[in-house]
Amino acid sequence: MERCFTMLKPGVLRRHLAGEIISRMERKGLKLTASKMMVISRELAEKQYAEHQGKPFYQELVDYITSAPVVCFVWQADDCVALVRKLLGATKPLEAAPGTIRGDYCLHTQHNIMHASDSPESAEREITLFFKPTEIFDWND
Ligand code: FUP
Repeated sequence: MERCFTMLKPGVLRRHLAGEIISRMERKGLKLTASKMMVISRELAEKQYAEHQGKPFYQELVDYITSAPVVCFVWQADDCVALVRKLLGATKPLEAAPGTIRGDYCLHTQHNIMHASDSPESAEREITLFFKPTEIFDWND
């Protein structure tokens, strides 16, 4: 089964929305295999968003996701990455359909509430960056 990494960005805890978003993922049927609250170091944020280095929004993005605790997850399902990206909605809130997480809960691209891996390969890279193997539980669903 495929895995996907997701991260609730700092605004989610500030707005007390964590449970609501986790519920959407669970109700869809995705299996939660790891979760962790943490404050991300700049070094880790720079690794996570390495592909965006040099872009105009990069500095603000790194500042934002290192500004307060985030909550990270590993989900598992068939076609997990595509399913999670569907639930999440488009990067820009103006383009995110109502009913999606970004469509329902955010106004600005730079504060677009949740990160999710964009391919199975980036999922595996991000899971390795954020979790030790002993922190992931492949329990029997
Ligand atoms: P996504 O995979 O949907 O999170 O989108 P990207 O990887 O393209 O962007 C990563 C993050 O950079 C976004 F979540 C928010 C930020 N970003 C901006 O602030 N402005 C942009 O124009 C594009 C992305």
